[in-house]
Amino acid sequence: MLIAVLTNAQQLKKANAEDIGLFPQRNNHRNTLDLSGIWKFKVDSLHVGEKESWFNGLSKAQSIAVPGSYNEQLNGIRDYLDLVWYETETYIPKEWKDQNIFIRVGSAVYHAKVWVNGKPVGYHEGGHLPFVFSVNDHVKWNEKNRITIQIENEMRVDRVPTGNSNGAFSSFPSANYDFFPYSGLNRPVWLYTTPKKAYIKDITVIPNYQGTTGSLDVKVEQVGNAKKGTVIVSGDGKEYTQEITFKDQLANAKISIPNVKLWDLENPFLYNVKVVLKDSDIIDSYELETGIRTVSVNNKSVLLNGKPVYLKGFGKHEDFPVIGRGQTNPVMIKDFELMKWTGANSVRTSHYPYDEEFYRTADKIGFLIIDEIPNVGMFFDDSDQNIETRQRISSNMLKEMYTRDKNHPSVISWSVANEPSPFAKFGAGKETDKPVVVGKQKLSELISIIKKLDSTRPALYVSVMGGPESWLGISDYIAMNRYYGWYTNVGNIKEGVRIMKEELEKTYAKYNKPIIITEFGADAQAGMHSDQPEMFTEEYQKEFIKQYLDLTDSKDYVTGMHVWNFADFKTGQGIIRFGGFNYKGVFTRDRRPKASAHFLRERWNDKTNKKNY
Ligand code: GCB
Repeated sequence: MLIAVLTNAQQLKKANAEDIGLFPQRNNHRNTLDLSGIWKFKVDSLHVGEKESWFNGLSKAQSIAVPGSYNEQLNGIRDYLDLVWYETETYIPKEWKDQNIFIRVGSAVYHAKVWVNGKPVGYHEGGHLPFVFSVNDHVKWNEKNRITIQIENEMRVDRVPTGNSNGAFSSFPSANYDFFPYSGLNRPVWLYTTPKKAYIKDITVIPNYQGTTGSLDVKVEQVGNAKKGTVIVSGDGKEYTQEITFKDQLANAKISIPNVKLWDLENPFLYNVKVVLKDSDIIDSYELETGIRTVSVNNKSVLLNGKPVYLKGFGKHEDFPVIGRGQTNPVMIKDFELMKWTGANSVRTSHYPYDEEFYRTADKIGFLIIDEIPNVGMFFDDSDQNIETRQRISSNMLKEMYTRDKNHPSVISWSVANEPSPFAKFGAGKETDKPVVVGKQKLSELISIIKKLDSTRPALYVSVMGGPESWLGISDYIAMNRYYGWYTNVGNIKEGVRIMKEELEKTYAKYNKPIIITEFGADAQAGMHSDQPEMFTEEYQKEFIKQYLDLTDSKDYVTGMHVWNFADFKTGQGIIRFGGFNYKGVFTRDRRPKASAHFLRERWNDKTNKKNY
């Protein structure tokens, strides 16, 4: 029996970051099947599922909705983060017989194993990013196919993000971060096909422009031996076509576009890029939309198309009652509507990459994204082995995020970490302390990994209040989360802002790089008021935000202000999290504005304010 189990585990292939570049698409050469719906679900708290071959069929299972976190759908498992099993059954259309068939899981938090018809397929580590496996060898025709996914979300210190670290953040469940560890199949699961003969595996589009002429460098990777292809760019009423020839399965096109329409906030113009693979006939094709724009940084600002852009917006979460972190398009659209309503133009995907529809929507409406991997609450004062394991996982997450999101014009920067600290219990330490040295080296390594993958976007890490000053310079522009007047200088906004001012001036004098405050804010219980601002009231939250903005409006090197948070969100239980919620939202969890949301709407839409460029 034991031998059978081992063999089974060994046959599970590791997911490959390079396989997730192209979202499933339906056209003349490809097909898709969205497996969203009600699945079977079973808790495996005794870890007997593999031994008992649950991949051959879940008995006595419950029903659960996919996508959606499981924690709040079923009774009694809110805090359960151990093994669970999901199963669904589907016919596969007979027209797919001569195609490659893949399974794509949008996000499984945290560790997932996949079986098809009882056969081991593969495993993936880390939530919030997709993974893909070929299932050609496993599918059955003319009968139902069983798809089984085992998920486990143990809070472990050698994971990203970390749990059970005995760190600064003491909460239940024991996560070293401030958001609820919602688990399960949070995004849709797809089956999709590509042609057997040869298919387009990935497309990387690098936009640029000179004067009024735009360019798209299109790199195409195929699986197979098609000799030739065509790249066709359209969208402005014209078509720009270039033939490509493959060498070692790679081909490049450089498309030149006269009178280019740039992608910017006012006019987020998208070009359609179509790649066709062919020999005597067309074998495969794939279309994506992208924009032509550049992102750069000078010593004062982030520049979009060479012009300074002031980043007004929020850090947020994928979080909603019952659904948890599950994909929910109506809420996603509503959130963009509300962010626009406040006058915001940008958002950080704190603290993990969001669902892919989020980026497509941002591309269309003209919204800027700082894209962040789930490397939150990292520290460098435990064992070398833990540090190395987390670094390996983070590096892979960077590759996955880049591969998934690289063609979105809305993505203007990569964030490699949120609030890493030398010590699990926070603090700056001395320059020579090992955790300070190692932390800087590891973060720099992550920044160089993403910059090697992508030289067209700035990269940064998001710094914690009271962290080492010497780390700040490794980012292309400096990102600071600061809560003076909330976690320190409690109740005293004026003193908090004075300290903020000192730190800003000192940091800019030292590094001469633009600064974004990626988090600042205060908890406010909607409906709680005071005549003089007092902590936890709407007045205090509004005053806190106002005084920070008043300060930074006078600093021309502050390139952005992101309020923490867009909406109230669920987190673990703890003595500073009343009812298990973080109330720093300027909207409530059900998206009703607090006083500060109305304030931001006035402030960020005020055309007489010189920061609203
Ligand atoms: C932070 C973290 C964020 C927390 C926030 C808070 O610095 O980056 O995840 O939710 O503070 O409200 O304490």
